[in-house]
Amino acid sequence: LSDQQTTQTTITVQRRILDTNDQLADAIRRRLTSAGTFVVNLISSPGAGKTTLIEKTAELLDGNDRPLRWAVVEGDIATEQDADRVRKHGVPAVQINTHGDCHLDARMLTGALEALDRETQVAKLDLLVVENVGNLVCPVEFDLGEDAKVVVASVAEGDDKPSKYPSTFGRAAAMVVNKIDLLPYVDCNLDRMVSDARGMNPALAVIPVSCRTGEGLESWIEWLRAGVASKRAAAL
Ligand SMILES: Nc1nc2c(ncn2[C@@H]2O[C@H](COP(=O)(O)OP(=O)(O)OP(=O)(O)O)[C@@H](O)[C@H]2O)c(=O)[nH]1
Ligand SMILES: [Mg+2]
Repeated sequence: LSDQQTTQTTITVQRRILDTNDQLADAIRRRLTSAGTFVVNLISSPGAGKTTLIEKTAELLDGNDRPLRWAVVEGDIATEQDADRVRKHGVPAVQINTHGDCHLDARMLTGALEALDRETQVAKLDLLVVENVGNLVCPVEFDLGEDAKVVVASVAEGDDKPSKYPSTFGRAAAMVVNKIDLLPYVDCNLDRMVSDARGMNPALAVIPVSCRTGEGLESWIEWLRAGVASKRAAAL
C-alpha cells in the first residue's frame, strides 16, 4: 500500500469507530434523558484529583437536607481502587478496566450501566458521574452520551494546560481548578490559566477548589445541583 492509501484506510477505520461510538452514545443519552439523569464526564490528567473530588462530593451530599440519588462509573486502565474509594462513601460504583485503552467509550459505558442496574435503579438516578481514564488527549474524542464534560486541572500541573490541550478545555462545560491549597508552592498563574481557557471557551464555568481544605467545593456542589435541576425539568 502507498502512504496515501494507508492514510485513507486509517481515516476510514477511525471514522467507523467514532460513528459506532456516536450511535451507542446517542442511545445512552436518550435513555438517561428520559430518566432525567444529569450525566457528567470527568476528564483530567492522571492525579489531578478526579476521585478525590468525587469523594468530597459524597461527603458534602451525605446528610445534606437535599439528598441526591447518584452513582459513579470509574474508568481506569487497571485496578478496582477508585471504585473501592467511592464505595466506602456508600455511593454505588462500577469499575471499568480498559486494559490499555487511554479513554472510555460508549460501548464500555453501556456495559457499566448494565452492571450498575444490578446494584441500583439507573432510571431513578438524579446524577451519574463518570470518571474517565486519566488523560487530557483522547477522552474528549469519545462521546459517552454525557450532558457535560468537566475538566479537572490541578494547579500543580502548571497554568499552560488549557493552551496545550485546546480540544479538552475548549469542549468542557466546566473547569474545576483543583489543589489551590498548593498555589503558594507551585509556579501557576491562575489568572493566566483561566484567561487562556476562557479565550477558547467563553462559556466555560470556572470553579477553583481545594479538595484538601474544602475551599470552593460548595460552588462545585451548586454547579452540579443546577445541572441536575435543569435536566430534571427538561424530562418533565
Ligand atoms: N494538596 C492537595 N492534594 C490533593 C488535592 N486533591 C487531591 N489531592 C491528592 O492528589 C493525589 C491524586 O488524587 P486522585 O483523586 O487519586 O487523582 P485522580 O485524578 O483520580 O487520578 P487518576 O484516577 O489516577 O487519573 C492524591 O494523593 C490526592 O490526595 C487537593 O486539593 N490538594
Ligand atoms: Mg482516579
